[in-house]
Amino acid sequence: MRCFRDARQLLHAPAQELHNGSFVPFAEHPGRAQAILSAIGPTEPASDHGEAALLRVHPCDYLDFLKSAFADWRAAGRPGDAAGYVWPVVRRRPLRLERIDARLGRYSMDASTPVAEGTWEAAYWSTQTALSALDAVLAGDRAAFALCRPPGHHAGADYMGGYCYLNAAAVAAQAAIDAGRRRVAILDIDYHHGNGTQDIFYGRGDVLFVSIHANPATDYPFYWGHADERGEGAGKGATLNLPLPRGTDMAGFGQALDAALARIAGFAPDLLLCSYGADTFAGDPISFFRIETADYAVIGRRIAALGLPTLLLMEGGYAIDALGANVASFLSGF
Ligand code: SP5
Ligand code: ZN
Repeated sequence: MRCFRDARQLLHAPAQELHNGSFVPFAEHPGRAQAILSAIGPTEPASDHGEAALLRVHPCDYLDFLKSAFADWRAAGRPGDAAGYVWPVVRRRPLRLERIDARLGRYSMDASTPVAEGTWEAAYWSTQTALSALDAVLAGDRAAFALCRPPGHHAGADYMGGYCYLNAAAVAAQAAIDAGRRRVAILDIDYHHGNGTQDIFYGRGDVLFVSIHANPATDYPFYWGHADERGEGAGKGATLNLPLPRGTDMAGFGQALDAALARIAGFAPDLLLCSYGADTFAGDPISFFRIETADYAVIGRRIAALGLPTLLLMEGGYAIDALGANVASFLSGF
């Protein structure tokens, strides 16, 4: 299987994040990509597809915000990384927002997704990595892996959050549709619900979104991922959420996976995208499932058994010592 990555994804390195009221070291650090790289063997660099594919998902004003947020923050005389402190949950009017603080709140969903000096460049190349792997699959490869970093599935069309800035899975799904694929399924198996991906395609019937994740009653992102969210309008029925309790092991996860795969098979997509997170691992420092390294091979094998052209994309996973082995297990099983 061809594997893609880009060295510029390492340029994103915020120092800290807000966690339980204190600042702690940033969990989604460049060492994650290094750990995966050293475990999966040869990789290819991404090729540049430009901004057009990003603009099919993200509005221009959001990209402009992301490009300039760090410089705007510095221009306002601020040290450290840019992060918001006020959110327009009450009124989201199309105001002309002058202060960087106002713009950070307008374009984010949480306070643990700082914008650092290399954030735009890394997020840009993370989506280009996904598009490069997509090219391989569109050209006829059975599957390809995109080592995306920063991750993307919490980022909506016009907001960042959950360590995500641009939604690589959504950009790749839209690019596949634009390349003539009629139906695309996205299977999200990160520990956290992929709220951004769900939001982007919630009203669409041509992109099926299926997610297995921790119950949002107990876990981030709280406001999305409940079982009764099933899509709207033309997208009614094209969203399937399978929340699971903390403590879920491979037995429980496997049952949900069977339900997810049955739904995907019924949708009969031309292409499958898998948003893969290794934060379902038993030893993950911020998550609470009990999947073991060897289980990821079983999960990969079952997804492969659908027999669909498949783009595998990296999302979360924070147990740095096991991360490479977990990703390698998943890829070898597939
Ligand atoms: C892509 C992804 O897995 N995003 C996860 C975002 C979860 N954010 C909420 C949890 C914050 C926990 N912060 C722990 C920091 C430890 N250094
Ligand atoms: Zn996650």
